Amino acid sequence: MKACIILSVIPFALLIAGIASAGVIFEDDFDDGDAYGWKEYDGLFAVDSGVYVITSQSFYDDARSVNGIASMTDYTIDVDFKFPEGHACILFHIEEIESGCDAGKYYQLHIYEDHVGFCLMNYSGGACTGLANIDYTVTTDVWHHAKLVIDGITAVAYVDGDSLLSYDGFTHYPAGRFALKRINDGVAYYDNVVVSSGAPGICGDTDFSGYVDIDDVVYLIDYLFTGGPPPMPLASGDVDCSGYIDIDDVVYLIDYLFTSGYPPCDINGDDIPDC
Ligand SMILES: [Ca+2]
Ligand SMILES: [Ca+2]
Ligand SMILES: [Ca+2]
Ligand SMILES: [Ca+2]
Repeated sequence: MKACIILSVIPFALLIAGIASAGVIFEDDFDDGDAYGWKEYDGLFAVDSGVYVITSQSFYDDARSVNGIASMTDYTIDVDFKFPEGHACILFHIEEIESGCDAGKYYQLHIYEDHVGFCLMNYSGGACTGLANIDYTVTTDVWHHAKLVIDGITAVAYVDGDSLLSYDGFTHYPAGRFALKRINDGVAYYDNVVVSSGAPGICGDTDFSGYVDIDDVVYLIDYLFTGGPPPMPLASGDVDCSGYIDIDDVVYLIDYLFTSGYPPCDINGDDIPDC
């Protein structure tokens, strides 16, 4: 089983090209045919022809797929979406989430055929508390691009490049993961998810906490062997500069933390990063 999972990780090698000072911390174009690392709740999920297909099977079936790290505060989500009717949704600053209708604590950006809005979810049982709303027409069955810029207690939503909605009262949940969603008995299609941040990535800081400790080892193991989310940015997990992420990176990180091994990404110990 381990070998199989490691093989599934190795194709990411092409994506690993050192730590950017700032920028992309997560991306998935689903062209590898799977949604590895996404945590799915309720609904039905499939990757079809390089597109993530999220289906709600009934009115209260809350299909949500979560990624990212609980400590994430300021980040920008870019995603392509389309739907045959109804809506697409992006969730952010997810503090809690579980199976069940509206089960969790998070914010939601919903993009309907005739309006766009922000709402607050707190185990709301079928209703999401509206925070901001604007009339806007979204053509069905056509790909659109959504951009959500989260900066502290403020978020701004864009659709197809138009700044539609801004709200500065996101004070309930200061940080959290992100998700894609579909409810109300229908389907939404998503592609080309890119999450970026102004915070620089640090080699070995796989959980994007700002420092390297045992939690990063646990995070990496979770990613490799139990379907957890990927290191953010992905390159932060290639601590031995091999060009891909596998068990050797876990061993390297443990050596660094507990047996005076060389620092992450400095594989010859000369204080100069090697990848
Ligand atoms: Ca794709
Ligand atoms: Ca860390
Ligand atoms: Ca590696
Ligand atoms: Ca070096």
